[in-house]
Amino acid sequence: MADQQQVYPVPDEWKRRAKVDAEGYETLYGRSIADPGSFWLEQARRLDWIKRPEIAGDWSFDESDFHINWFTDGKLNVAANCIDRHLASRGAAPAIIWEPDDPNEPARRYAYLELHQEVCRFANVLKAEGVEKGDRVTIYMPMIPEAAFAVLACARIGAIHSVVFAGFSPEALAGRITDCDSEFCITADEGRRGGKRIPLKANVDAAADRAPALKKVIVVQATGGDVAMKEGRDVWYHHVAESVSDDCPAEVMGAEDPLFILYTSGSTGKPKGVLHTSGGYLLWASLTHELAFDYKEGEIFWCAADIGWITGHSYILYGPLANGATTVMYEGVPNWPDASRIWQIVDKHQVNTLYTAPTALRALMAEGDQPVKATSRASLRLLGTVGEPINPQAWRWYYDVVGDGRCPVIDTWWQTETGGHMIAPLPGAHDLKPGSAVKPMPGVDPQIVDADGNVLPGATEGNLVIAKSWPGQMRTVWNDHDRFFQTYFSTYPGKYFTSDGCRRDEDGYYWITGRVDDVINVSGHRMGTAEIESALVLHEKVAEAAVVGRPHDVKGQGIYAYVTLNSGVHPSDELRDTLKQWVRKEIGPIATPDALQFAPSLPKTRSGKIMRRILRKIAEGDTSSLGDTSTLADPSVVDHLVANRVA
Ligand code: 6R9
Repeated sequence: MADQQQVYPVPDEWKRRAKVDAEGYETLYGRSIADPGSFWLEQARRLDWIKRPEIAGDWSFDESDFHINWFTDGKLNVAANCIDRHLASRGAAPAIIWEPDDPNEPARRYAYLELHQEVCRFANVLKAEGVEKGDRVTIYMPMIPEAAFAVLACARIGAIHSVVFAGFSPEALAGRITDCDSEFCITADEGRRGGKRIPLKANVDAAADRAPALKKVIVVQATGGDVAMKEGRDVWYHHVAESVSDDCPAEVMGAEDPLFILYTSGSTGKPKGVLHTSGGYLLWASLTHELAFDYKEGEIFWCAADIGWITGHSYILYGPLANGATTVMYEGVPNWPDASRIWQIVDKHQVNTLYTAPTALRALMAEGDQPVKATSRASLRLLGTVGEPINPQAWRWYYDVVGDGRCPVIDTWWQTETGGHMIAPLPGAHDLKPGSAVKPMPGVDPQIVDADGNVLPGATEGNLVIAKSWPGQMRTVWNDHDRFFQTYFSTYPGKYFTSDGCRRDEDGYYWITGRVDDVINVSGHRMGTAEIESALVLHEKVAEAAVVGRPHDVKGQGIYAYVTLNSGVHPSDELRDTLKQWVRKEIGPIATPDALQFAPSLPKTRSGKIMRRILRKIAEGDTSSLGDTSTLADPSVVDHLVANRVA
């Protein structure tokens, strides 16, 4: 509790220079809620429209009339907003600074003019290979500039990109290609991370065997590594690029035309294809980037995420580029070649704002202060975090050690589904409390409800819902509009349910307490326990599996799997390793269980439901308070599990 009462006022000097102060926030927020129509039409002016919209939000969360549209009558092109409109005023300014994995290799810089050429050329390559408006294009790329060009090239010609994180396995990639019926895939020969190489093209080859929809693979040469090319299906990007022009007109798109699909995990079933559209999404990415990061012309902005996640979409690419910022893109990992790398990059590129995940901070914090103190970091002005709740200890380390007590730390809460920040401090407007995401962004109407949906006023705790639509909201689950409604709007009718728990304190500050569904958060990566369970039961020796999260010092949560083997199969350490590797192969390294316990049977209710509450407690080692086990079909199961718990 002491932690939660500690307030860090933003220094006066900092506030004076900020774009929005406390009064400014109140005015902005008040208008956004009282008169959303005119507020959003005015905000829409921050984009460059081919046809300016006259309608703002047109939506209903009610089942009988369910629809979500923003700026429907507007026309624009997202890539032209991120590039072309900056050419006259800042064509020579750097758009992207790329830092390679290996610090001894040169960084690359692309001015807006160069970005324009690269994206146009990429767009013409896509066209030459048959990509048309509305086609789905899977992008499975390392963190190299060509990944950014590919994404923006899709936006330029109106193709729908689906970026798949390069750490996902061929199986996971194939599932995503098939779900959205994507005929095109852009990849690279290999990726590089922390000095290691990742066989991306070989992974695509393996995925293609299970993804019959795939017709064409465009391969960017990144490392020069040896890869097999399949005649008629695979082409080298640089071969096709030789014969195309570096000018490509931007397609005229409706504001509600799809921009991208991004797969994310839910509490049940396969990952969902979250669909974002053009106008509302870009407006949201651009507005939140400017407000939360107090972005000012000429600043260097570094979001140290991967473009395979929504954070990379909104805050490496779309938000900063829409605002004409210089965005840093880093190929590697935070702690390679050593624990000082992030801070060296900050100094090297004179980064003003750094945005990263609590898990990275906890890992670096464990290396002590020296690797940080060995660098200057004088260019830093603002620090941000995203992806999971930040523990106050990590927050203070970020503030005191990394920021030398000079830079506000903003904790930003949002989701793949929300497109951009939903609850986050505006650093010039709000004093900070370590661990709190502070206040809603303009237009965001958060409510805390109890299990029955009653709205709880004042200082309280419960489930977080959002009562009004906002422009950056996802529009559907690809190919499954019913699942969209059921997942987000059926639990609390008329409201968007976030699946996060939340507390509001006496000052009206919001504190996200974590997921209330079966989604776990491992190193800031969101994962459905059901997905890991499905992967485990695919193995021929496994009869049943139940997966829960348990607290982990660095990762936030670790993965704990309970596995029941088929009869006649005997548990062994070797089989345990095999099964962990199996999950790694099925989904990817981020899904590898930290602990795997063999369980002759799982605790179930008489109606056959697995009692996850009990499994969570056992995994945590909290076995003294297992609660009421009398409803179990066979209470003795629990004793066996407790006795054989994996520490
Ligand atoms: C942007 C992103 C979304 C889930 C979300 C919540 C957790 C994200 C957070 C946070 C506490 C924060 N989350 N930011 N929890 N404080 N600042 O991470 O999207 O990958 O879809 O994850 O992450 O549980 O529901 P996504």
